Amino acid sequence: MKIRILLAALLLMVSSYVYASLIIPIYLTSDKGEGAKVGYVKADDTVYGLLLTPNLHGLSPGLHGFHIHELAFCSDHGKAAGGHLDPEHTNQHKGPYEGSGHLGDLPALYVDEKGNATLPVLAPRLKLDVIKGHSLMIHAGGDNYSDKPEKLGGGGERIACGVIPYH
Ligand SMILES: [Cu+2]
Repeated sequence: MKIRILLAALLLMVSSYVYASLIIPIYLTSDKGEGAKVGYVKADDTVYGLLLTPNLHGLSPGLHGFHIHELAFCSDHGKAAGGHLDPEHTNQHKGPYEGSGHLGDLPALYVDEKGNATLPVLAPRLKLDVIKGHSLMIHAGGDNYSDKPEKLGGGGERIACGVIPYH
């Protein structure tokens, strides 16, 4: 009997570990540290890849480039975050659906006419364990998942950012 309870407790621990979510707080970028908090993005592993569910406000309406950046810093208008997460050094921005570019390229983020973002995006090549200790970036412009005509999808300025915690 005791062993059964122990096993059940162990199973619960393992499953809560497997299905753990990460909450990533997001702040507007600024010249020094971080600007105003604009909400958070919840990250979950699914059988189809990493699901990012935004709960954001105070952003400009439309599509925004959305990426995992290399470094766990958001200061200096987001520049401290470095480039797109690219562990295989492909140096190519190809978006989330091709296997041969930046690993950190996500589907573009949709912000509604009130400045809120709630529509989840799915990144099939990513997992929670891969994004921990990096940063999540929102750009001013959209993303055409290409380096042409502009580098890095043409998103330009880094308007909001969050350091991705380990747990
Ligand atoms: Cu970016």
